[in-house]
Amino acid sequence: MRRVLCLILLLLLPSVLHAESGYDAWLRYAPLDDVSARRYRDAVPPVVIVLGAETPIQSARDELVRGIKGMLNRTPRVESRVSGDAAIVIGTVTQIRQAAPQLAPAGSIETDGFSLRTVRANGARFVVIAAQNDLGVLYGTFAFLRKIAVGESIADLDQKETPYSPIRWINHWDNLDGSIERGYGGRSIFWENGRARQDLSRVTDYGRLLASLGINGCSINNVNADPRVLSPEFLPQIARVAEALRPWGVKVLISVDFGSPRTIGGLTTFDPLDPSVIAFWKNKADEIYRAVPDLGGFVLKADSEGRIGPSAVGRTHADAANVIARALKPHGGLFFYRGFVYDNRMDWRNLKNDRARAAYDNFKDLDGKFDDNVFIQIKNGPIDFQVREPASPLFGTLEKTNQIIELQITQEYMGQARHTVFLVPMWKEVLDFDMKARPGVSTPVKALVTGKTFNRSSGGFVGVSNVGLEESWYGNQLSQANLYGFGRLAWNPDLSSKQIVEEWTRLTFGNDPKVVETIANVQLTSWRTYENYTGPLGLQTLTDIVGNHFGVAVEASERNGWGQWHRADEQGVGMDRSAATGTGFAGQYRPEVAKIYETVENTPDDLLLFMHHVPYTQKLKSGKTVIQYIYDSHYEGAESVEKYVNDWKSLRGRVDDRRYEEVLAQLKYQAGQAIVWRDAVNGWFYKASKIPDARGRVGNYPGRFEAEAASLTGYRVLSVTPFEAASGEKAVECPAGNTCTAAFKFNGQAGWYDITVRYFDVNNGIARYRVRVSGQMVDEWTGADRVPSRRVDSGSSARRIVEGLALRPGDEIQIEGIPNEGETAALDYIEIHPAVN
Ligand code: GCV
Repeated sequence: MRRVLCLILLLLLPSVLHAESGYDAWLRYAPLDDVSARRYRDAVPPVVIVLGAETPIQSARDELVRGIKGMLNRTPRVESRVSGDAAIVIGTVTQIRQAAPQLAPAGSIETDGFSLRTVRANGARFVVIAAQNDLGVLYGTFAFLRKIAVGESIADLDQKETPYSPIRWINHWDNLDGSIERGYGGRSIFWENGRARQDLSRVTDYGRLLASLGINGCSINNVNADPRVLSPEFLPQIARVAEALRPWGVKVLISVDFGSPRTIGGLTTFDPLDPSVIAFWKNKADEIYRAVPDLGGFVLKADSEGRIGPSAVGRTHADAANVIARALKPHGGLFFYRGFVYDNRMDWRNLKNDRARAAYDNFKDLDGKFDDNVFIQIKNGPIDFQVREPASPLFGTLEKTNQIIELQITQEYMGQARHTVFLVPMWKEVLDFDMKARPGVSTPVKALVTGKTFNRSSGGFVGVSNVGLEESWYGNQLSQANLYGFGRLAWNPDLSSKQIVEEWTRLTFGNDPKVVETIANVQLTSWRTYENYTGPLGLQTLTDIVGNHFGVAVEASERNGWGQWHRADEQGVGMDRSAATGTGFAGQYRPEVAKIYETVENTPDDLLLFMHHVPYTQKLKSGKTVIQYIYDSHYEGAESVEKYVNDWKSLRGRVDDRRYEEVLAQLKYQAGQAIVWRDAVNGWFYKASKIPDARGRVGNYPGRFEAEAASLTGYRVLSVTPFEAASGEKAVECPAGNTCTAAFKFNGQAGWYDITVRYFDVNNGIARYRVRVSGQMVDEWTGADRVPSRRVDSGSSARRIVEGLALRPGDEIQIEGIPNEGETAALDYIEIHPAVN
């Protein structure tokens, strides 16, 4: 009987899980199962007593009611005075001391921190959420609700939390026209057509997500700043966004353009030491603070990627930063000067040139010359958010200057919204890396950037988020974990990746142990997996760096001024950054760290090719040669993603249908792309090194039939650029206005087979495809996926698997393509393999 009941329950399960869009992210407050709900209903007092009238405290109140209602189906009574009855009491320590001293926590709580305690007084049980300030009350409330959602006990609370750093901010690269630079989840939630969106409710909902993590600031326009942001007409637009975020205690910041005194102010110069420019910045700051009194401050990208900066007028970064910072100072504003300063027109032929050196070279001698409300905002690595980089040496260099770390949540070089790559393990490696900046003490990056090592008064974390209008915010349900992880690390970088991802999974997908284990495992291994099939050993991402930063293009990094070089050629690979024979980058670290990176022997394998140029036959610490490692890791990476697809399938019925299908489609796509990467990178290195794969896989693809070798009607053969983006370096495409076919003869044994069709799905047309086996149509589809490429290249390479076909020797497999607009129904190959399922 029990078994029958279980079976009925299992059958019912999928229908009970209602479809979710991902909009509520980790704040779903989904109903708990009956047993848990009963347990918490007993533990959660029925009354919420709110002691403060400040906006964030009112938000905390609403959140408590919403969370308890959602998870426990109970609506607590809200009151403002403490009576003798059991209650949840929320307020600042001062407010609690006044209203009910017996409930006030002993000792002090730090700014934005909170305490959660169970207090028994006069026979009643109180849950007391107390904080030093209103934001802390809000953060404590979210922490309390999180405990219920993940199934932690709230019976005897006695916990105090202090944020690791005061600055826990987000940057957005949103343009005022509503587009987003490196945004993969739709258009801007802030801007449209040069103004703040009419409906800013999305912004308020985003503020709620941010506040739930303790994030307290958000810059709302691109660092490639439109000068108009400072124009008097635009200020009301900023004020509207600030108003939308204010309920959640998230301050607004804006990115400014250094040339504004000229473009907006009508001056003849933007020289920061010119009295008229000093006056411009002062008046501007005063004007903005009149419109937005709680503005967090400004962010500036100068002297970088074409942005104008102080070098144009012979001034230093310190001159530039201090003038603007002094204008902000009377208002309590902070100024974030980006350390991402480099020359993108470097001579690639000079082997001593090195973009990685730029941040240190630009800022080292200015240490101590910046005002105390200036922060140098430093990207985690010295290049640009690559799949693996060492920690920027600048972190260990600045002693007398405030700094913050910039991490990228939007997955620019990390597969964008199409690949699942959980970045917390990567961030943690950098944050925990000891820069050996002071003798005898541990000086991990997290301590340096928060000012702890050199006793700076402030510091912290900024994450480039770039959410968009798509319901899932990022265009990929699993990518939300990166925003969650960023926020949790900014609050407490000592949390482990596992803790963070398990917590996120429970909140986002529920507490089913199989769901938690499966998703956590995919997420925790996904960075290494992505690195394996893109650029291992410190090669960097090997993507198209002069294009969309998405698909593979091994040589795109070379022979241009951008400096993302990996120096791979026929003889060897990697960039010599040693002090002895290379660019000297390794010598920018403190001696103990420099010693590690200076020699091939000491450098960890993961960064070998970032630091050194070696022959392909160089042995790694594992004993494997570099070339064999490149081959093997690409196969491993592609296999891992295939496994993710199967792992995810085991969650069918345990995750709501909508998100299940969305993630399944995303992972299948990623698995297909991982194969493109595998074959392209391996093919490229095989061609360059001429060293065969010891396991015979590279260049040898059983079951694969190239389209260019098929019997073609209408289709024309095309040499693909870069060559590695297509199998056999060629594809076929169909001229507009035609219907074309590629026919393949099957000569294997009779049986059940899967046919994989590798085609190119560009984003400026929707071509149609049909597959026929000996005249019988077995599949048809359109190439309508949202991909970031308009060209026949690795970014548009897509696959369709037609499963379970009965094939006989002599069968003709015919692929028919009908182009549409810019999409030429291009084909790369088909593969025929015995059916898997
Ligand atoms: C906003 C990289 C990105 C740019 C970005 C820049 C930066 O180069 O590709 O889109 O510009 O970093 O961080 O300023």
